[in-house]
Amino acid sequence: LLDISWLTESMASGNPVPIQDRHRLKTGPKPCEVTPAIITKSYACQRRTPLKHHNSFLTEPLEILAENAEFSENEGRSIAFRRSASVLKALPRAVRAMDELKDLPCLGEHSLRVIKEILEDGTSSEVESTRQSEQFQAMKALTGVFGVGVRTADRWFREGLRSPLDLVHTGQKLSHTQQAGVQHYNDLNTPVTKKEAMVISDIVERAVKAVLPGAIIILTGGFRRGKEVGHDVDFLITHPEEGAEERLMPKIVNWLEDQGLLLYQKTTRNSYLESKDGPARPPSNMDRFERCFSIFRLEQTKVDCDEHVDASSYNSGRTDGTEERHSGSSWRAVRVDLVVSPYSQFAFATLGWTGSKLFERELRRWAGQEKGMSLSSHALYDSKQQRYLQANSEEELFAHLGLEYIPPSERNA
Ligand code: DCT
Ligand code: MG
Repeated sequence: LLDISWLTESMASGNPVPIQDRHRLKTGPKPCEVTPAIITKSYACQRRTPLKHHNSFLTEPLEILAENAEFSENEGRSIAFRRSASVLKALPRAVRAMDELKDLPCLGEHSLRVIKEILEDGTSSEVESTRQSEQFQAMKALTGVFGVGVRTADRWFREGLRSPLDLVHTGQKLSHTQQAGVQHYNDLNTPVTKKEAMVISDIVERAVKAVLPGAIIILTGGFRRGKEVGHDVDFLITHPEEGAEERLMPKIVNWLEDQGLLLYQKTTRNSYLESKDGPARPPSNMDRFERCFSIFRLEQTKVDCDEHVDASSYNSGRTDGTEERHSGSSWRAVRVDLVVSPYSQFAFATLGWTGSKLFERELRRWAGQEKGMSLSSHALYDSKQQRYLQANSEEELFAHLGLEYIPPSERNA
């Protein structure tokens, strides 16, 4: 019998349930207690969170603290700040006084202190000192290298390294991915515009249709949620005939390579049938779809020049010495993620890959804590009924979860 226990591991889209949340799955108490007078629901997946909101003056500082907590691998703290920020994003107007917050969920003591300071003084001293700290800036610069995670960046920081240029100068041993990350550092830290994403969509569409006619390709991630810019372009690919999608990625990659469109690619095979021949592989933080992490070479002539975004305010870690792309360059590097899903899992994969990251996390938390279900980018398991629930659309999935349908443009939690 096929062991599909991994389907219930709650690991949609590379973000497993953290240990402390797993504990809560068993013990039950809700981290965000709700008063009856609540005007905002406790879980982000119960709320409509538009892209443009009224409280960036509060959410950006809170997200600096969240990011800083991630740099010190303090996940609980990071999530607490992200949940606070997310509640404020859903409010219909700008917060002006502390008493407007009294019935809102998820606002912990620390977040409230920061908000109070900003409302009173215009800035938070903790946020400003974090922003200016050498450690924060170095961690941002080093984790800004494609292929570098928090652990590696932290080790390098403790060894005295501060920027991608330091990696080159000190001759650090870099993986193939990290080498590409350093080489294209400036481009990959320059936001991808919607216009650029559309040009990439056309290319991906041509590649996929050329190797598998009838395939379905959708743009996922931030661009599906209506973002104007992103750090990458995410695609999900399937075919209505189950099985036709098998081993599709190498064919797509070959087609792209033949056209000279790829600067880097790393394909991982799907592993959802792997357990047939033995124990399931150890839990990893990835979902199990066939996936390609890539860097596209995007010709500028295909994109209107006036669409370019000034990146100077976007990345703090920008450094000379990595490959410099001069304004006259005919191309730029763009990160592109391709994911292939069987048709039967397409609704789950679409929901899991649309994000935002917090929205996904909250969906899984809702499923586990409120519904006794386990959601991943592959499946939804109902523990009470002891069976997997089928779904052909995101709408059906929200219905299974007992949630009002939230369109992608309002999943910007
Ligand atoms: N995802 C997730 N958990 C993760 C990583 C990703 O749930 N740890 C899902 C949600 C979004 C989607 O995959 C694509 O991921 P990103 O490209 O990292 O996010 P994005 O929302 O597209 O943001 P950006 O605009 O910066 O690319
Ligand atoms: Mg993305």
